[in-house]
Amino acid sequence: MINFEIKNLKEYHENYSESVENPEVFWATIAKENFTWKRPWTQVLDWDFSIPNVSWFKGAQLNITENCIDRHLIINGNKTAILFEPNNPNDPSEAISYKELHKRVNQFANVLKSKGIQKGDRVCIYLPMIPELAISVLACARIGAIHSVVFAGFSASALSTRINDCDCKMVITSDGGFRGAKTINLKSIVDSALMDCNGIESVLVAKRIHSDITMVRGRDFWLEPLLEKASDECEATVMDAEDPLFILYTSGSTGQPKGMVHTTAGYMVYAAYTFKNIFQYQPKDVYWCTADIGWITGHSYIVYGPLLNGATTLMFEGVPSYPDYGRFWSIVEKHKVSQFYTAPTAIRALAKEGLDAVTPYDLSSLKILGTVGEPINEEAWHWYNDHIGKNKCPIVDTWWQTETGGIMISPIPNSFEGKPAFATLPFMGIQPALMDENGNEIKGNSVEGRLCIKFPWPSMARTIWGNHQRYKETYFSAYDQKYFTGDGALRDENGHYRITGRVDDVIIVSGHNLGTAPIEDAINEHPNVAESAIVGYPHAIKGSALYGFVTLKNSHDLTDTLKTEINELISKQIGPIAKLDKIQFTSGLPKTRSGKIMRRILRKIASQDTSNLGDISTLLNPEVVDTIMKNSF
Ligand code: 7RM
Repeated sequence: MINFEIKNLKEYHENYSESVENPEVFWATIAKENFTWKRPWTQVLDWDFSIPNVSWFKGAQLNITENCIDRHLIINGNKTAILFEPNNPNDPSEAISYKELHKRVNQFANVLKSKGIQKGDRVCIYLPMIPELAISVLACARIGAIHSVVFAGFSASALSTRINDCDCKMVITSDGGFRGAKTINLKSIVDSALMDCNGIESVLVAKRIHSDITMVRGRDFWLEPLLEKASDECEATVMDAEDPLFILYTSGSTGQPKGMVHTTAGYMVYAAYTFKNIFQYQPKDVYWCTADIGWITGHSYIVYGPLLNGATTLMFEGVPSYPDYGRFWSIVEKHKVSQFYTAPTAIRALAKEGLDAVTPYDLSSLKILGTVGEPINEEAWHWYNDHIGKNKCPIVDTWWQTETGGIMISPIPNSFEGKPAFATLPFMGIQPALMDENGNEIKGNSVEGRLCIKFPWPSMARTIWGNHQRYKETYFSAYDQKYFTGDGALRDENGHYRITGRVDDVIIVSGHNLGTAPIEDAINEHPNVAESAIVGYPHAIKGSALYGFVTLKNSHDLTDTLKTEINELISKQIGPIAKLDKIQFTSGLPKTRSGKIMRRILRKIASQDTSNLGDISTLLNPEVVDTIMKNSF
């Protein structure tokens, strides 16, 4: 739908300059030409980072689902909107056209209304990756209810915390879900979560695994019969530009998760525009993002961004290892996927399995590859580029956050080259700044600092639900008049950015600032290393010393020679200063459910400060923590 596209470096620079010099004209033009509005705005941007307060397109009215669905019906009604690929490869995939999506979203919206959900109410969605997940998200947006999707891998206590924090009135769940060879019993998790929640009036339950579950009379309702009875016409509720669209929780370094609040118009414009330009979506393409809709990546780049562009977006229920490690590539072949967007952790896990899982498949439909979520190490970047992209697909290493709503720094395919481990250049309207310890901006190139953003962009989170003070303290207090990302970054001689990791991952060894990412890169170059994580621990002389946790491809190779080789690689690539003081071989690294390595826990282990590891129950693999502790030095 969005016809504006950046095609070369010159156009990138022209557009970028325009977006920075005249941001209001720039965004107003995009907003006006590419979306359906019920009423135009009276003010494009109003902001003050000291409160902080940001509003975009004030005075405008719209409904995002009309932009995602209704306006595509005339020309693209029969085009596939959502292509569902089930966990079991022998079950049929399901193609949901825009027309059918329209009906199903409307029916669902009418069910929400029939259960008393009104504009502004919060609805918790706790579903596996089945079409009902995307449909319920859109149904909420249709009637102006604020969705709060909680990733279906979270525990009952994580779920109840999130339900209570924003006073949800309803939970949408399923009897369970399929994930690889396992089934998860979602409804029973909801039942135990709700023992600690008072505000829930109803629970809608989709049928997926046909398990025996308990239904609480008057509270729990099977979804299917309600949908069958519901009308497939539902007028879209008129929303103000700054009405909240959704809340999505992101874990803070300590304490309660933060309910990031995203609003309607700015989020819509930015999600759609980044999707079009970064993934260069063409009308016949099949686009696939492997994230779960429970994360921001799924919100912006499985649901909203693609549908706003009238795209076909693939939703995969399963996991990369089921029935075997070729599953991703078999899906690419089966559906002729053009754009493939995944996380570095998945790439490393698949690379570890070797090429036998890749070569049987025809990957020639691929045009663009993307990564998100963590710094991608050079080794993984090259594997992805050589073996998946066959050296002909640009890789977009997209840096962004739950808080930013959309991609902030990323290559634009065919306009300029990606560079391994670099997110490269800021997207339109994004004004990054690198800051030093004294709070001054570091100008010029070939410099390193803490990454801030100096100017508002349309999809930034507007607040933390119920706690504006925490929003201000977390993001707008470290540096005056700037949004602080919490990440460190360097800017190379060409002005390209490399994200070096969370700032608390920066380790100062004998007065040298070392980012963890480049050291991990060096280690991962070793042919027998699958993955690694570096943390600092207190050292009497150096201040901090380096501790490396390293997972090998073949664990029968645990030798001191290997340790020496690893240090030689580091020495060669970064310098002797970055050599590791301790190396521990591990069978796996503790990860969050979205695949980020939990360096916080490793840091405690390395520092022998394990009395309080914090909450590890939300980890993907809590069991590795014990083993790592037992074998630590
Ligand atoms: C989209 C998402 C945000 C944090 C962010 C970074 C890290 C994300 C990259 C990256 C290096 C990247 N949202 N991060 N993308 N680091 N290169 N391309 O992941 O809220 O879950 O996480 O993830 O530290 O601050 S998130």
